[in-house]
Amino acid sequence: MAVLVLNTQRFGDHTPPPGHPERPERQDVMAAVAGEWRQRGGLVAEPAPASREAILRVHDARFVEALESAAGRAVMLDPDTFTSAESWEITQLAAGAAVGGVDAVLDGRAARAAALVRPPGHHSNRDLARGFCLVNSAAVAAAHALARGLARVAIVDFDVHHGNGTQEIFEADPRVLYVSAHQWPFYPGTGPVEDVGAGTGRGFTVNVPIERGATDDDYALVFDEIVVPVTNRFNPELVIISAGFDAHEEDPIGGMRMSADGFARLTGRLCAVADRCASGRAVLVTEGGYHLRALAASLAASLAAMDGGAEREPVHGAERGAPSRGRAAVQEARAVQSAFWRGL
Ligand code: Q9C
Ligand code: ZN
Repeated sequence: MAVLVLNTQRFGDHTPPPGHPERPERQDVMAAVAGEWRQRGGLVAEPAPASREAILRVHDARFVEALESAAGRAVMLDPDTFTSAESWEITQLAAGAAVGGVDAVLDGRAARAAALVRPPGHHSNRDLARGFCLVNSAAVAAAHALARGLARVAIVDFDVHHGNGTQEIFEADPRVLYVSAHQWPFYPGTGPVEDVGAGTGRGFTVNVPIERGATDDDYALVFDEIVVPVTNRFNPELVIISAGFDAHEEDPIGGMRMSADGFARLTGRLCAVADRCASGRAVLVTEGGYHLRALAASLAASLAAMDGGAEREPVHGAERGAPSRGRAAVQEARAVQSAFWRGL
């Protein structure tokens, strides 16, 4: 069964001020990738907007009202985060694409889905827009899956930044595992290895901070030693991939050295977890990624990995050297998380 790609040209109509890295041209990249997918016989669909009910599962009513009241206007929500006239409509479509992906895989219309969206979402808290993000689409998608009766949903976030919003929204909820590998120290400053969740959600937040400069091999090691084993043990009924591509070596914001193929490897590993635990059900939702050609290549490679589900073998210790940053990150995460995940 195929991979459904969700995208709409409307994602180009959210227009932060000129010069902003989260720019409308990112949609041109997504449209090109979706177009190629269709030409190769893949499924591509237009999203419907997320319902108010779906958004209110993870955001406060006052926050939603504030976004709504910014409709038709250009507003600065935080020093990095801006609306234009159509942003409220566009962010509802972004969340709707993520929800549409969940519905497609739960209804058996597709094996997996990829919501190619902007604006991104993982920095948005229940009541706060920040870091280029408005509605937290991945969180809306996870909450939608729970509302449809799923007992366990994993969100794995490989954006170069920590997804502070997603972590906060689900930190006390043991039904949602949140796993993030991110550059450290870095914006937004959240996501230390010691954050493990709260209350009955303790143990269901897994942070793997990684020193700047990490390569494909560092990330592969982190996934092989921490992300994949924990997610397998959690045994999710759905895997949501919060897929930022700003850890790419060409990215103007991130300080990592990933390649497009490296992202495909990570995506492939997460799809293998979905194959083992969730009848293959995985939904990718885009986050950051600000170099247009790097974004195009990374997205295309990740989609191909979702289709094949082929787990690529890591090529450790090649010319880029041993994955020392990955090793250090694994050691620190293991020291904290082995209390919750036996055998880690
Ligand atoms: N004000 C995403 O990748 N940079 N957001 C702030 C200091 C904000 C990135 C710099 C970067 C946000 C989804
Ligand atoms: Zn990011």
